Amino acid sequence: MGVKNSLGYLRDLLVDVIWLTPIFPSPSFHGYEVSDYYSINPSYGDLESFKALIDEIHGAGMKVILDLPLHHTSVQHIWFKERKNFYKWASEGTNINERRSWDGGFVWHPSKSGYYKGLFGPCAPDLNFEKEEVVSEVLNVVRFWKEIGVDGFRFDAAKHIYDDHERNISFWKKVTEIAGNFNVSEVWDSPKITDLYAKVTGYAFNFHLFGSLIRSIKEGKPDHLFSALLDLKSSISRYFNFLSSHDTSRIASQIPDVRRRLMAFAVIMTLPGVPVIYYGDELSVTGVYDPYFPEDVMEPFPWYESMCGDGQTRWKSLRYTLPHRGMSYESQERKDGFFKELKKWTRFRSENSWIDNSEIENLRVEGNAIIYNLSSEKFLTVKHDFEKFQTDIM
Ligand code: ACG
Repeated sequence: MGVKNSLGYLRDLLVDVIWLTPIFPSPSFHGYEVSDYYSINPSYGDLESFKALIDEIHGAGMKVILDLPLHHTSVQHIWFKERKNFYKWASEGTNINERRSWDGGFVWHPSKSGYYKGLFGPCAPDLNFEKEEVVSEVLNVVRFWKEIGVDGFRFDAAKHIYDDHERNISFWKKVTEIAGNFNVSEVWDSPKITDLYAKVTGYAFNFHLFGSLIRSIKEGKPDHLFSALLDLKSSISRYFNFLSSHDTSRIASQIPDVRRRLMAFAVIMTLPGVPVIYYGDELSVTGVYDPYFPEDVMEPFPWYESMCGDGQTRWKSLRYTLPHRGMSYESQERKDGFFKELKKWTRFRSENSWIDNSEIENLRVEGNAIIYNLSSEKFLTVKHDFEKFQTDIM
């Protein structure tokens, strides 16, 4: 079912911002290699239908964030075919055996014209931001979508534009002069680094909280979450707090126990910043991240038990979202359980939207529980108990 037909469902869940993963034409199923920044992947619609969708989203009181992978393009982008100098080419002295720091993947790739750099693989050549022309082209892209009416952007691979953070920050400053301040940067790094980007782009994804919270819940000990909250205390209102994404295992696979998982959601619903639900996590959809099969964590949203019917996306054999396993919307809307309990938390957050910009005060551990106050125009005390796996609001 397209986004348009899902708006009622999203409203009912009290979602107020929609993050669309890349919607541009792309040869890859996930869309992170863009072949044209100025149009819409024809399987989703066209520019006219997108403009109409934005109006509808705004009319329903929601905002839309567009995922924008600017660091690289697809090899099928016309720039890679016709403007070779927009990319990074090996010269004498380049170490073409250079490896990616986090998983050892090759970074330089051979072609008829020589070796080119592609941090995310041979299908995704890196743009060369040393060229002023490249910078001005990507600024045009940002301007174009802002004028179309999107509220903000997710800046993919934000720390990789240049090789140093300082230059990246200056670049994102230029971008946000056009994009405004409701953007989220994707910087998978320590909080010290992530925070630099959050200050400029508006928000950043909270990788530090994500890792620490899951560890604490799995181990049944508050320590990791407590120390992450201490690290983040002064800046946490600038974060998108999430529990899974298209780059990680789904939270229902990481934390199968319903009580524990509900508390993980209760934590992000009771922290300043923006709580994020990765589509399908509200229905307990499972999926284990495998870099060679990332589709496993991006399976179609299960509207129906049969996984077929009006509006149901069908795309390949499914590994996780199997028919008749009780994880579809059709089945979950009818019964008590995780989905209904999670909706109580989205209602709580929606009725207390002041928490977005609140301060964490008096953060402490008592026994096996984390306790803190949230304060801004209102005040409340939150207790997360890591023995009973229960969150209380006082
Ligand atoms: C984004 C998207 C992702 C997309 C691309 C490329 C980028 O979300 O879906 O790939 O468009 C790195 C990059 C991120 C990138 C991920 C996948 N994500 O920085 O921008 O890879 C370490 C590194 C990180 C690294 C991470 C990956 O530092 O840079 O992310 O590992 O696991 C602590 C440390 C922290 C460390 C973590 C994890 O937190 O502080 O430094 O992070 O532990 O160890 C898509 C597809 C790809 C395709 C590409 C073209 O998914 O398959 O190739 O597009």
